Amino acid sequence: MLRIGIVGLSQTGKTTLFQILTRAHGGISAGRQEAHVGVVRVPDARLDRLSELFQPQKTIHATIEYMDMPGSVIELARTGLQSQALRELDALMHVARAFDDEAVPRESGSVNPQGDIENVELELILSDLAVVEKRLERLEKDIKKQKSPVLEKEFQVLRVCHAALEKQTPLREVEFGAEEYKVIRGFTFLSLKPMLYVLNLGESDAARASVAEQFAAEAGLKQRLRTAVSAICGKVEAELAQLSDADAAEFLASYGLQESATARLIRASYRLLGLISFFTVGEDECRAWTIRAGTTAWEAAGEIHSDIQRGFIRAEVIKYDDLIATGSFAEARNRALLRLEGKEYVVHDGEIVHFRHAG
Ligand SMILES: Nc1nc2c(ncn2[C@@H]2O[C@H](COP(=O)(O)OP(=O)(O)OP(=O)(O)O)[C@@H](O)[C@H]2O)c(=O)[nH]1
Ligand SMILES: [Mg+2]
Repeated sequence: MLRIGIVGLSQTGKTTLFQILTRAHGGISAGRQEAHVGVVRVPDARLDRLSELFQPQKTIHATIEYMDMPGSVIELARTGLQSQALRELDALMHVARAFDDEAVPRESGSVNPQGDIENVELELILSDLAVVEKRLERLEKDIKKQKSPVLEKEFQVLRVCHAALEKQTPLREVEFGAEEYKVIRGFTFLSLKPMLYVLNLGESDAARASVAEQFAAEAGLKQRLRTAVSAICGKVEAELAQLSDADAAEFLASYGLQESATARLIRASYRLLGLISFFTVGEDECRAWTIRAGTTAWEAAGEIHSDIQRGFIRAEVIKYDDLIATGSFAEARNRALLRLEGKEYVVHDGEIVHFRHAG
């Protein structure tokens, strides 16, 4: 499952955002190292439509796990145990405060989301730099003792990391080859993680939440590689999460918004991480699966079960629109819209896949 950490300076609205994300879709939460963990169902109208068509016993949405990291991420990055929790995440959602409220104390002087983002970025870079320097020291000693191509490769890759970090470039902006990437993956560097910036806007800016990128540009937020920008108004959304669907729609409209933050943020996370969904359908279960764009049919089979991957024969594939238009697999087959694909086939977003497998 995809795991995203909600981080930021203190009192920026992280817990507010966590509650919005989890409560809105019936998420659960439980304490873990003082951080809250909640599982959120990924809303997907296509899956809902497929369920109407197949009337399965169960409908299973894709899920994302959100972790609300308490307090300041700057403190977290500096302390061992918590920094380990950060390192295990797939991506970070950085809540930057763009709302002004005398009643809520600020960690850093005035309201300055750009400045806060730069401060946090620097902290992640310094944390990685410490890891790299320690490892390089160790490697230097070991390489002197015995010649090892593996260690020399690691040394060379970490030198590249070191050079980037020293220039205050986060590692996510460095282009690594597949081999190099294999070397650095184990270090779980913080500045390598994809980052979704979430501006927490004041109530008067709430209507602009859906045009976050524009707002960000005006606020001087630079578009950087493997980052994305979205926005919410914590106060408005927190009220929204308490309402029934009908009341929520009216409430949103009164702020000039069309949808809740949850849907928008999840979409932004998927885009940032290059994720797509495919579906499996049947009378017992209709289910959405999350994969990286570029995943092959064989790899996708492995997401479901190692037995299905091992016994892979063919994948029967149909586009979502084609299945909805024909209404059944039988009719789709008649019209030659159902394709048989092999292991190397690259699965596309929205495709319904049935794996034929042995055993
Ligand atoms: N005016 C206003 N207040 C907000 C908004 N979002 C959150 N707050 C308030 O800001 C305070 C801090 O919010 P939290 O969500 O607890 O912030 P946090 O980042 O989790 O705080 P720590 O975990 O202590 O660092 C609370 O009193 C919230 O009600 C907003 O959009 N507008
Ligand atoms: Mg909190």
